Amino acid sequence: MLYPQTSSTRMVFDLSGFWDFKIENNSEKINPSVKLANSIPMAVPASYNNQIIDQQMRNHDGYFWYETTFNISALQKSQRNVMRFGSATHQATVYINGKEVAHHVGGFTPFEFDIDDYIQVGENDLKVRLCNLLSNKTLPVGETVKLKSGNYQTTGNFDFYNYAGIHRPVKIYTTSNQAHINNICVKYTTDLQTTIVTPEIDIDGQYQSVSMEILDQAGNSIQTSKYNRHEKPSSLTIADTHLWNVDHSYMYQLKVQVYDTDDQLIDDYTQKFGVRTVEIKNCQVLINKKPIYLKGFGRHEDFPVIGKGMNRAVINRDHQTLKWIGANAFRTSHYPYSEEEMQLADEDGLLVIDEVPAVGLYSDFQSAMAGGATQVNTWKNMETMSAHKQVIRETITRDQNHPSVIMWSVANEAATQQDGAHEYFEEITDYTRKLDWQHLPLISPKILVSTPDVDQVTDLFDVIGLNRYYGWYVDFNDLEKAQNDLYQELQTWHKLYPDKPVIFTEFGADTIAGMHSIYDEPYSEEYQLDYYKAMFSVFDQLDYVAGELLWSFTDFSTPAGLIRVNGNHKGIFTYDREPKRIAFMLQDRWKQLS
Ligand code: BDP
Repeated sequence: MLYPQTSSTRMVFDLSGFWDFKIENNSEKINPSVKLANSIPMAVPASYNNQIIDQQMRNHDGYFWYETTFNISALQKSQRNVMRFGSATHQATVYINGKEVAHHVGGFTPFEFDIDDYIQVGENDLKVRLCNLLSNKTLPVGETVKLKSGNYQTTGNFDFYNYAGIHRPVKIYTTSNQAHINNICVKYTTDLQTTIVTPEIDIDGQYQSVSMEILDQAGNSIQTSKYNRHEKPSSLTIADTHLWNVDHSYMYQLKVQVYDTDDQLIDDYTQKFGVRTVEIKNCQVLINKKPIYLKGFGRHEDFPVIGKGMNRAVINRDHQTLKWIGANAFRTSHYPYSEEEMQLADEDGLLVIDEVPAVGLYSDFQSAMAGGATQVNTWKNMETMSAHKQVIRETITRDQNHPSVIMWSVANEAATQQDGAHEYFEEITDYTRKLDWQHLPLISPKILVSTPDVDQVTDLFDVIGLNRYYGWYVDFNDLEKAQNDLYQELQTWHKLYPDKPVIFTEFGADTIAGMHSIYDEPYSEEYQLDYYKAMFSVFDQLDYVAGELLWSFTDFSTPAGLIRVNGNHKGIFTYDREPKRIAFMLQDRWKQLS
């Protein structure tokens, strides 16, 4: 699936704006052919939750509707029209002029569909029925119960607020009716000097030939090649490759044009790509054959009022902040971020561990966290395999042309110490490796109870990703013991897997901005500082530690909880992106650490 883009053959219309919104209560049957009654305005794209003042509506679990109208000109109607959602969380059924057109499950990946049979010249009605309910079949995982009142109650098996709504832009784009490019995958091989590009171009419809042209970053042509339908496309060569890297985020373009018999242009699309290699060798992550130490954060798409809504200003400010502090990487915890964010990561030279929304693969999680034994075996209880493969497929298809993506994270904190985990993840890692032509390294951040003595899946992964909280959830307020325990655990991992690098995908301590303590009290900015100093002093002794991604970049929203006072406070920055004390120490450290 291509990102919508205008060209000499394509038009794009963005439907962002104020739509109408209505919660569906259980006694009501909403007719998609009738205008929503008693609706309220709702900005798209954005989460709906924090745009609403009424608390019950804000926290509604169940179904809700969006409606807008759009106009189609006669000129536009003469083309093929496709509607595309950047994402709709977590499930959406789309109606145009009262008729159901599409249904998509999964809240963090795009979906699109042809709308020509449903639209008319002039005004059209668009309605979307969304649902934020989660279960042991969905990703993320959650639990839904139906209350006596008939209302639903959904609890996410994860530590972030279950924002919902139309989070990313909704667009209509046009192509010719005759033929169109469905997808471009820019495959290549490189010896870091000469790059051979062998694009895979998926075209539907009647056409005669296809031309491909590689352009450099400034738009100068490097090579052109043409092939006829039924012929195999020839490869293109970049002789003196400008490699993509963190300090040199060089982007090429592949211009693809589709022609008719009389050399009439039918479709025209330009796909950006970068050239770089990624390998894991001798406990190191190599980009273009050189080791790189990952410095950065786990994050969330979460900002005041807009929640998980895509907002370019926020993305840009976040990337500027990452650069200010000297970070070179982030993980898209715990779901794929917007396409707009990925595009900017390419331009900004940020390395991305691209995580699918497989979070919460842990049954009876609360008992485990309370220190008790779990009553349910996760792998007998989860029915997520099909959703899991779908999100992997959709994420790889969407993100495979981004040079910033250097690793796929196929799950966060799954119950990898429970029987059945190996079988489950063998199927998942095999599936991912088959789909990914780049063979990017695979990682799956481990929950703190998945220690080397009990973990069952590490052999399936290229990198050991650790979410570790020594000094917080374990060895609380005892940083000396935290250091020792961490060191012991790391050495055990290394003995078992001497060639695999360790990347810290999470470590942190809740910290209330502005809380200070001469006694180094937990939750104070001083404790956070000392906590990180303690962790770093362990990492710095061990050369198989290949990266530190702190938890987390900023404070973020969660459901209310005993240890969640207005959200999770492990941010290095506050929710509105102001630095805590630790930020300055980190800036010093990362400026020196290569
Ligand atoms: C880990 C999760 C992350 C949480 C974090 C925490 O991966 O989503 O926010 O711990 O507790 O379990 O702060």
